[in-house]
Amino acid sequence: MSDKISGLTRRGLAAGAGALALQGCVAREAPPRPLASRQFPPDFLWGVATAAYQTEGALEADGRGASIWDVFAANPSNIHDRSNAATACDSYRRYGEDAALARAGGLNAFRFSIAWPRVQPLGAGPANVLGLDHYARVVDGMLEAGLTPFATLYHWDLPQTLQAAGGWANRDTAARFADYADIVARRLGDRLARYVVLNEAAVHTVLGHVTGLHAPGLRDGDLLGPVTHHLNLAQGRAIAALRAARPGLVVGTTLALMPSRPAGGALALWNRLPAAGFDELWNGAYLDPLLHGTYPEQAQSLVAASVRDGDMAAIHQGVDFIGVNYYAPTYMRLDLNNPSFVNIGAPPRDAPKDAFGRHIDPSGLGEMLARLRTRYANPNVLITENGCSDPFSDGPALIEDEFRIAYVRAHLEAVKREMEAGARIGGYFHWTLIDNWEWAEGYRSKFGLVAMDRATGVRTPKRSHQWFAALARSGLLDES
Ligand code: IFM
Repeated sequence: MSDKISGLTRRGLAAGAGALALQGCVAREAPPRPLASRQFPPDFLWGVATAAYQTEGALEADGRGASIWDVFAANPSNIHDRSNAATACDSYRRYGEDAALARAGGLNAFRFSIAWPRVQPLGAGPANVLGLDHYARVVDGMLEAGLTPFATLYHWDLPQTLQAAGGWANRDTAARFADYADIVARRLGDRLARYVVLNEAAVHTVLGHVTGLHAPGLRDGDLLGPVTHHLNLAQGRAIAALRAARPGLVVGTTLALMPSRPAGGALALWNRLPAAGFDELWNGAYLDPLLHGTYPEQAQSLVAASVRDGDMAAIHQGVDFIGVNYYAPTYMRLDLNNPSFVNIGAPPRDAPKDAFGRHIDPSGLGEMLARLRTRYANPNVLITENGCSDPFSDGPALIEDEFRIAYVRAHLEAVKREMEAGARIGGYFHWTLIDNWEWAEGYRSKFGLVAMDRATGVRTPKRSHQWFAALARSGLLDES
């Protein structure tokens, strides 16, 4: 995330005063409770999560249409190492190898994403049979390998033709998305029963439309409200379309849940309002409409012009699970020089960071899981992403990645602690299987359990792959 949330509006911050009243002070960390047991239940899902654009390559294959990421990455200055995803992990061709690696890693589940531009190259109209057949083979390969497939319908790769018509700022895109969901369910629903509708709508909204760090590369704070609402609406309509096409599907969505804390600690009173306001926009603006049928106060003025009669009912869908993607808390501060008066602040001085610069803090995962349990009626939850980056480098990955093992262990302790408090958490998907194309970071950021030689595509399991396999097979979390 950029240093500046320059697109948040004054309106938004003003509304944040109400959010502060609602939220009160940010919870202070208590020392973690000791675990009663380190044993996870036998039916717990152990998986990896991947995304089409980050892994598939083969951008021209089988009639695929262009996506917003093709256009964004075509400008090398948008990507840190000036790379693109033309090859990525070559998983469009090597998907069988990927499933075998997951299976060898002891896993029983695999979250991948379907590329909308492969299914509807122009984002509307008839389905591309070749694209759908490809995903039928991918799913069959997973099933044969003993992996339960979870398909994300939208992991940020909007067909470029829809972007040309306004993208997520255009309400019509929500209707197009529901059509696409219907096509997928009808063709694949006989073998693919589990769906994640959207990936991290908050990240896509803010980084894609406000800070411009991701595709479509827009920098317009006025898009915050419409894009948020249209993504929520698209999600609601797609959930309904999936269920109408095939009753009995298991349907959820993922959110990038991230506690927003005041920079400078409890004594920096002036940072509490920005932190609480940002929390409402980042977490509440997606959780509340889905699970409560309303926008939080902070978001209401932003979305008001986009909301039409019936929308909130369409968005307020019962989901079979909430997917939690968790990496780090954020620390917010007052910034009178920024149009929104809000900016990203520094984490506590002694906070450890991963190579991505993300603050390593499993307590943030516990905090968000506890929030789901207590404020949102304890839904079924899957941890649909969690992981950390190797130190940035264009060189080979670190095969002896003890830091990753320690990271995952600590986050799983937070998960287990919440399960012992009553949270209904059914699985953990590690981000990710193979080092891949990390969006604007290109290839220098490596999140995989498996390294990949970019010249040959050869995959080499890291030490964490072996560790995760032992954990997935036994369900027993070791101690450091
Ligand atoms: O690579 C991304 C993924 O696409 C979405 N969640 C965070 C991951 C790591 O940054």
